[in-house]
Amino acid sequence: MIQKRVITIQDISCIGRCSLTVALPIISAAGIETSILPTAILSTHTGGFTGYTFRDLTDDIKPISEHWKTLDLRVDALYTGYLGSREQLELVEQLFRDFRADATLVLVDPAMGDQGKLYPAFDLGFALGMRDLCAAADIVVPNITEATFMLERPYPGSDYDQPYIEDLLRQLAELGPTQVVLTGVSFEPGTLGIAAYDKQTSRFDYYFREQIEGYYHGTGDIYSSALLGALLNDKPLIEAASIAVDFTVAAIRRTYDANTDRKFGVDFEHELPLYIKLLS
Ligand code: PXL
Repeated sequence: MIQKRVITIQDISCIGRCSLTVALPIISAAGIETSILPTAILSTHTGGFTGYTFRDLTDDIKPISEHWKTLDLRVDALYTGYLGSREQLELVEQLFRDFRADATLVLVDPAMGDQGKLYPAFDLGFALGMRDLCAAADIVVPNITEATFMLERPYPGSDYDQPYIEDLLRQLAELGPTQVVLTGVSFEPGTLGIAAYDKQTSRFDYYFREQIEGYYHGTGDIYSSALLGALLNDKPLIEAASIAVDFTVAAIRRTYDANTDRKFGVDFEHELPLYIKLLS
């Protein structure tokens, strides 16, 4: 069996379980070789901590990829999460062009906001740049905030219905990607889940679980990483999307029960055996 290889391109937030510190262990647990391209190093993530350090690694992206081009790498997936600037978005688009083969899956999680707001570092120009990166992907995994910013539509809060969600999914797929998984969808109080759309089959699928009270940092990154790991284990879209929900919910439930400070992220580590079981 040839082991698959992912290149994931996102920041290292040293403390606070998100971006590369969750992508690496989760995708590795799925049996995939996980190569990384760190875009910045922060002492913590930017959501809930103050005084964090930020070392930009934009200038390293091109030399790293130039070296990689000499290695004749087989790349089964390219996966991006939090990116720091419009310049990085353009460098990453070039990297897609350089490393994408016919069978390469390109997954873009446009990690840039939540709850109707962009994260502190971003503005509308960045969101539109992210839209262009999404256009170059095979699969995108936004939440409703990110989707509405990219489509320049107003944020609906909790006031939406199934036709609205299906319209968002179709519009996101029209940008370019074949598959879209929209996270943070709820049609009924107390439940939360995802909506998935495949442009090739025009099929919509949903998967919901019980909503656990509170806001948990880094769970979008955990979700996308688990989704990619499942897809690369040849799970069909809705099965992969559901496995990733079950894993993420288990990690959130454990963290809720432990009542730890949520800005440090969720205890996904103890749920990795569950994830591996769900993949088998
Ligand atoms: O989880 C998304 C994320 C990743 N990286 C950094 C962040 C955030 C969200 O705030 O600040 C640096």
